[in-house]
Amino acid sequence: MNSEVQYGKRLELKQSPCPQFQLQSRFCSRDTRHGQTSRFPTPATVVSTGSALSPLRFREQLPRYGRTENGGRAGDKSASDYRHLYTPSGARGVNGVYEIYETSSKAVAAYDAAVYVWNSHHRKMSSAPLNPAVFYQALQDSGINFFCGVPDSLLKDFCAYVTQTVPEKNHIITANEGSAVALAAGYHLATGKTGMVYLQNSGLGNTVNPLMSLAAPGVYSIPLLLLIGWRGEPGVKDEPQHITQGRITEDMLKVMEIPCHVLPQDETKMKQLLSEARHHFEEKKSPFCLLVKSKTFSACKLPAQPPMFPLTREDALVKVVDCLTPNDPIVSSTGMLSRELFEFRVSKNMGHSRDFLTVGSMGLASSIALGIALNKPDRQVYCLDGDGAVLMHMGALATIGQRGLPNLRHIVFNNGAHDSVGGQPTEAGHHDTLSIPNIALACGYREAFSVTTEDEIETGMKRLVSQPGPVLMEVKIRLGSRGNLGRPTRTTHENKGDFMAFLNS
Ligand SMILES: Cc1ncc(C[n+]2csc(CCOP(=O)(O)OP(=O)(O)O)c2C)c(N)n1
Repeated sequence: MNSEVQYGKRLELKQSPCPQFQLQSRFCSRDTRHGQTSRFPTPATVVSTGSALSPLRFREQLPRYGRTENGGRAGDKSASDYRHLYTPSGARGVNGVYEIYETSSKAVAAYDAAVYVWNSHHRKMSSAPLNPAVFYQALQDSGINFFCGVPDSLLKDFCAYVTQTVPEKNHIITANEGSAVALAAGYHLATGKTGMVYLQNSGLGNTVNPLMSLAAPGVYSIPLLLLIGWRGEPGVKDEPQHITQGRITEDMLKVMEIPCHVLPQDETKMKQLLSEARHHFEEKKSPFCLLVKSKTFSACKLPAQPPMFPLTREDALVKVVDCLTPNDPIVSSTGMLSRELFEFRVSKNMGHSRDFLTVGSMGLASSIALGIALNKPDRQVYCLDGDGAVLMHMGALATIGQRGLPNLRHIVFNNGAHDSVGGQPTEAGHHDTLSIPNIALACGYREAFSVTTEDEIETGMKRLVSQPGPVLMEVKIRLGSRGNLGRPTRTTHENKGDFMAFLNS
């Protein structure tokens, strides 16, 4: 069969085994490999797979008048009539789709796209995720068997493995990341050993003080292994609150003089890096950091717990917000709570101006609410919080309690977990021995109580508004969220502008 090929027209001689590779193509003036002969108009620039050249060598050789590989024979008359671009060698064997370009710039663009696709595919294919159990075992072999920190979505599989495997004495989920550094320092003082502190890079700020004024070589020189989830890694799409922190994470560690390496998925390389870390701990006795990229670990899930309370966070949130007046500003906490609030407003077509979404700065929603309540005495300000967030900066309860503002109302959705990042437990889930309302009362809140059902929320909301603040209602809820929960579609700047206009209306 003969087929005349036009510029820009794709000729598929044979289905490529991998659809991603269809961007890549192989050109030859006369191809008989698949029992077909193709004629190409000349001059043509083509993109070809199957070259043994690396992308780098390929670039060096651009543009190259060449002959085709396999299909075309060296010395073919037509061989000098076209430019022949090669795509990476790893694509060998997936020939069969051909593209021709009139100009080399179009071909180069296609080539770049092909290399990009090839690279991402190759990354997926060649680097199998690191099994949390394997990493854990390697840590044990390096002498690390104490773990503490605040969970992160990028670390959730490793955290789930640690939560299930490590005895309670050797694994503590701390209220904030700075406490974890101090805890690991105490562990070192008592045992002479090195512990691991895990965190999301959002929490790096919380660790700066103890890292610099406690663990630094010039102070007490404490070895510890930091495992940091790298949200907002440059080039990886992420939410606004992660972009700046992601861009500066490596630089922050550098400025803090903490060696920092990306945790490899490859087992051998991972073990080599741990041995480098071990060497560092012996020599320098100071912190060493492993940065964890998205999808580094293979899946590991915490076993599902039987629900202790009837309502999910979203059920409870909807009920609470339904009880507010259109004039009430809300400051909502970090994680899925703010996403659920956003979607609730969408579903009711209400706009988003009443809500300030604290998408980052976990644990600080109540202080933001305090700042608003102080300066907007005529508005009833509501802080919608999470239990992990309350624990993270619990000192805010003392400040709020002691300021005694009548227009501040604090509602805490307590699922006893860091639900938004994998459901790892918080201390607030120990309802027998820890009571958020009692802590609030002891800090000076005028009233604080717990509810668990929709009816109780309704009565509780009436009770909240019937008296001056600061008042707190804890809603005990169960774990879990909708699988199809979206993310805010308004930008953070729009959110701020709308909210400020609402406050001033
Ligand atoms: C300083 C900081 N540390 C960690 C995180 C990652 N993080 C985002 S949401 C979240 C869990 C919040 O838990 P909680 O307040 O109980 O709310 P839930 O997700 O259970 O609704 C964590 C740990 C963060 N954003 N900022």
